Amino acid sequence: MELTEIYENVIEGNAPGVQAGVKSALDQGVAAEVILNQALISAMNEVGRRFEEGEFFVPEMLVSARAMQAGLGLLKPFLMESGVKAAGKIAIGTVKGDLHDIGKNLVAMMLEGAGFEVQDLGVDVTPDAFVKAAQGGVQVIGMSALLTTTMNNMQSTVQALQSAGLRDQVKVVIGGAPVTDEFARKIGADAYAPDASNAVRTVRQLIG
Ligand code: B1M
Repeated sequence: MELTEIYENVIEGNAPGVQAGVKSALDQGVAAEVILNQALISAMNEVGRRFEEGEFFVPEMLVSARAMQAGLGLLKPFLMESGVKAAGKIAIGTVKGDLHDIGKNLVAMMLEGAGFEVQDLGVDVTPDAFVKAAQGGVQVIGMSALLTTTMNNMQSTVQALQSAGLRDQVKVVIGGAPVTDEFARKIGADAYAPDASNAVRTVRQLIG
């Protein structure tokens, strides 16, 4: 069964194996969302678990991440929603000190698919860089953080937007594994989205 093979290949960091499995699953009519959630994302969760248990180290996490990205590339055209084009510009980035970009890329990809113009600021994005993007005229600032140590940089960014007098001009949406709705409210963000499809819905609501 392809899904199990894809799952195993992500854990082993076998990118060509992941790509072959994804192609074959798509050919057999397996939905892209099923491949994403049941094979790719669940494998990354298992990688995280093994890292926590001390069975995996950073190099193993890294090759698994590369294998996942290889599979994600093939899913991209299928994950991008078609239909009514939304009008709106969003700048998205992973906050300062944080290099995790798979979730952020997924959110950017789905937003693009939904018709938004997405400015991807990359990883390790400083509050100043978010402020510059806001000055450039985007309606939404999207921030991702995967570390409990870096999620506080979301607050620094909200404060930097405030100090620059831009807070009323942009909506701020945040997400990432350690982030919660409560945290979003605490730091003065406009919204929290738990996953990429929710992020699209949330951005639509915020600027709709
Ligand atoms: Co890192 N890492 N990592 N890592 N890593 C985690 C996050 C960790 C939970 C693993 C663990 O211990 N179980 C742990 C954090 C612990 C904590 O803070 N509580 C951890 C650690 C400790 C570290 C290092 C510190 C390890 C070290 O060096 N000792 C280090 C930090 C480096 C740094 O950033 N400065 C590090 C490094 C790395 C790699 C570079 C090796 C690699 C990242 C490669 C890359 O991204 N290009 C990596 C990986 C792969 C992981 C895990 C295994 C997988 C993350 C992932 O891609 N998930 C992760 C464990 C885990 O999450 N289970 C782990 C799949 C992705 C689709 O999910 O990003 O959550 P996610 O995105 C989701 C949602 O969160 C949401 O949508 C997506 C789903 O649809 N979402 C948003 C995300 N952003 C959003 C923004 C939004 C809305 C929704 O609006 C704007």
